[in-house]
Amino acid sequence: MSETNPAAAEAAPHRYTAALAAEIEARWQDFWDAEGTYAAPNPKGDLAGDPEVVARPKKFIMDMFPYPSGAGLHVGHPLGYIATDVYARFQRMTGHNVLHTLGFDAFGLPAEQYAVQTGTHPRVSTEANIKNMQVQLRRLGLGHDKRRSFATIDPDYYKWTQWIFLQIFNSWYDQDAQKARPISELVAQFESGERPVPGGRSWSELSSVERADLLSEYRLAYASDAPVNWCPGLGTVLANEEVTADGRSERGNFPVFKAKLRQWNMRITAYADRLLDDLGALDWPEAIKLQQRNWIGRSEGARVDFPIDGEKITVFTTRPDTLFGATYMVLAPEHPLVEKFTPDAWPEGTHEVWTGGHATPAEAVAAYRAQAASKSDVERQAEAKDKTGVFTGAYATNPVNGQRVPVFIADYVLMGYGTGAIMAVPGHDTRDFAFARAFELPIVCVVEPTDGRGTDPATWDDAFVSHDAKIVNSSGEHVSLDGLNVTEAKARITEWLEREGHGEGTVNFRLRDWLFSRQRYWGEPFPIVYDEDGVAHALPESMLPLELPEVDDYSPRTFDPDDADTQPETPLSRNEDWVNVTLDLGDGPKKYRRETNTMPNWAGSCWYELRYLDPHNSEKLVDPEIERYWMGPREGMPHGGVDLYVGGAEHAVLHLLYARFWSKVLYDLGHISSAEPFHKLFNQGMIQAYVYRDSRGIAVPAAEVEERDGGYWYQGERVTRLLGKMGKSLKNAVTPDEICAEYGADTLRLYEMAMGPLDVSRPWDTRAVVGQFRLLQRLWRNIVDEATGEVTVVDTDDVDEDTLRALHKAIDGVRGDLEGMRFNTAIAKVTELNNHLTKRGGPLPRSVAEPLVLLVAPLAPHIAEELWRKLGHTDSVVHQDFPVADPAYVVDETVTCVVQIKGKVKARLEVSPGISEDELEKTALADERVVAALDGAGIRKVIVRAPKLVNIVPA
Ligand code: ANZ
Repeated sequence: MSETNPAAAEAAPHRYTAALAAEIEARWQDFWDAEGTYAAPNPKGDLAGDPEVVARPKKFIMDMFPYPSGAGLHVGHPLGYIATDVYARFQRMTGHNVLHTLGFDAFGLPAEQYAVQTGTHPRVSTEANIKNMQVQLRRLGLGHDKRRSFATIDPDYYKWTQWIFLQIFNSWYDQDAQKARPISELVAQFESGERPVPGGRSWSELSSVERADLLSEYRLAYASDAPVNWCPGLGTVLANEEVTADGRSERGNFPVFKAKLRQWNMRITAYADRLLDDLGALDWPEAIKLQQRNWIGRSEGARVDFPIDGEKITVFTTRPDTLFGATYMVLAPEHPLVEKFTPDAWPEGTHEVWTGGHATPAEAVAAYRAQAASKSDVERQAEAKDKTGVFTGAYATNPVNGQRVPVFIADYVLMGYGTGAIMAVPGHDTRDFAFARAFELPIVCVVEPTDGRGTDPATWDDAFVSHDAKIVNSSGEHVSLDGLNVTEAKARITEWLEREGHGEGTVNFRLRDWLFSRQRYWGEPFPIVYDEDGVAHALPESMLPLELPEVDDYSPRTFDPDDADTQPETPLSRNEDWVNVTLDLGDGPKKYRRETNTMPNWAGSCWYELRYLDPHNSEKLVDPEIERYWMGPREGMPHGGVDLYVGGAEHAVLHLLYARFWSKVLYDLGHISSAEPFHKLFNQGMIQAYVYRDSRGIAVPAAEVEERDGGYWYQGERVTRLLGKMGKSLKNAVTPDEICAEYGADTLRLYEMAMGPLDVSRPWDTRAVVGQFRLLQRLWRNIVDEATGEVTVVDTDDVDEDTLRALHKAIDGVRGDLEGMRFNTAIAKVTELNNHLTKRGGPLPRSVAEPLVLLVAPLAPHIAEELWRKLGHTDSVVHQDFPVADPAYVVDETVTCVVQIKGKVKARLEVSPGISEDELEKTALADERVVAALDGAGIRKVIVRAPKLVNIVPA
């Protein structure tokens, strides 16, 4: 530890010690709070402020807000918060009005699970966790505008979450205008007859239930009985995004089943194209954009109708060019047409492997369906697995050549994608090939192999898959594709399909609508009630917020995780008084039942950036002028948005996709001017930590492990060491509180920023933290007399050239690094300057000390504020101008190099003193005077004595 030696403390009572750091930091934190130092003025409203500051260019800098977990913070959590704070401070010092604050994302499962275990109300534990986290965060000296903070569980906040839900509920997507519009405009179209009511009746003839059902087909938030992900172990349904690749719940790792349940959905699919297109103008990591693109999964292809018994089965294919190779069809087991075409008996001569040993097609289908229902989509689609399926007994017709193709059901075809039916082309699709081999189905080659395997599929081991080859064996009476390449063939066949009425070109998306209800207590209640006919009605704005009721038991009803036949039960349904209400929704008092699901925990984070702008507005979501000021479109950011958003890469799809969708709806409806929430996204790396495990593989407390004899030891037993996550469960968590107590917040900030580039993961090493503490000690000593506490700087214009160069190079470099978020190299440059000044000795000129303090201010704000005050200033360092380098001192000094040919001086070059021999030789030989003097003569030898002499001997 630092200064425990009493003699040293006596000799230097004003040394920068942990105790002094603690005192300085607490004092300035109180000062900043009292002064509202970080308050960012709005152009109007209750947070309006200094017009001069409002007139500056704005910067809205944001972190992904934390979930207030009971475990509190470890040193990994604030990495991003410190980075945004350094950046925000730098932006403040370079002439910007900076909005930086932090709220809490406080609905969600952990609080509820904790409540179930301990019997504490989730609000009580969540609020306690928030308080605790606020204390931890305050200790770091983060420059947040605290007037703008909130938690998503505040009724003042979730009132607006509910309000947005109603905006979405009350709108539909107009495909022609490519935007959301109020549902009332759709109703007007139906009423006037401008848009015909499906089924031929007029709007006025429809009952209220029929009207509601019809509008449900259009609303952007709608209830439907679709198959959903039901997780009995958690007792709730889950969004696709919350289910892992192996079909389990991301949280808790329980099995997830497909079940048909009435649930709320958000029609995010209406925005698929815009969500894709607008990615282009965003300044996001390419990896995240790619993940969003893949998740949205746009595929161009065709729908093709296969006639069957006077009707048709429509398939979706991305390869209509292979239509001549379609030798059978597969429907998803759940496909609604399966029963319809399944005959009573197997057709004459049905292959035994096709029947699965069942006596009738109906029996075979029923048995196979039961088997498929127990598998997740991902399991069903696994490439490697053996293909299973069964013949339905039905045959359809391939429209291109009139061939009869058998219709199978198989679980590798999913109901939720395309049309839930495929044409199988075993020659050129891997899964179809495996299936065809298993069921002894014909395989035809229609794309000419380019790998020398020949065109006889009987000799192949797998499908030939290529998007860049020639079509063969594809000539019929009506159309021929032979000789075309894949792209040409797709165009030709699609045109033929459309002309003949057999199908059409189409675009398909992988993206599904967003399942929006959860069977939870600790979430936002839906502002929806049902009348006696079961028709959903929106609550009027005047009834918002609809607050969560008190219930005796807020635990979800969970079930045996493997029991797929269970049904969710919502905790809110247990409070009958709250559920059954008499309300006047404009047509007199009537009885209603409230919706008892709650919103998913993603809801609160879908729009929180907007609340920061105008946090106390009780009349509007956000004042339009204030929104435009902070988030409106600008040059280089055509969709507007937050200037910088920093958080972990794990939110690539869920949160970021949902938030983008809500922004677009609010934008379409005219509530905001920014069609994108986050213009620039930055993913910080993770702080990792060593995990030590004993021979049983159990993690042991990292702090008690000793390193000796080239190994690691815990209680006399040898343990292994691996780099992993930091956390309580791995017994390797280090808290910011510990580090702040030992060295102070400024040291912790510097250490976290110095560890490496921000986007790279880095291992935590408590022993290395002291290095940054020593930097601050030297900085302090360069300005303050440790014996007296007085500043030692002198007012003089006489500064040595070396120091001026060191200073201005540091200013130039640090400025560029902070702007580019290269905080680690900025610290290296400050360290270099400080070391130069330490070596130089003597009292520092004020003209050097002051810019030094300003350079440090964004990184270590407390010590900078203290030194600034000691240097005689009365205003905060936070709002000073960041120093600007004098270019005259930034360029390197040069030396003169003489270039001789045959001993005669031909040129003089100004070069850097550190130039390498190679570089100098190249420079000399390229010089035009040298080229002219050589006059085409070859070179025998070049003698280089860098940096001063080059002697050329011509051939
Ligand atoms: C014929 C074909 C021939 C296909 C060929 C592929 C290769 P993406 O790119 O992901 O959109 N498919 C269509 N609907 C399906 C469903 N519900 N479940 C499982 N598979 C389905 O994939 C589209 C391709 O996946 C479609 O194109 C279809 O197989 C299959 F040489 O049709 B293809």
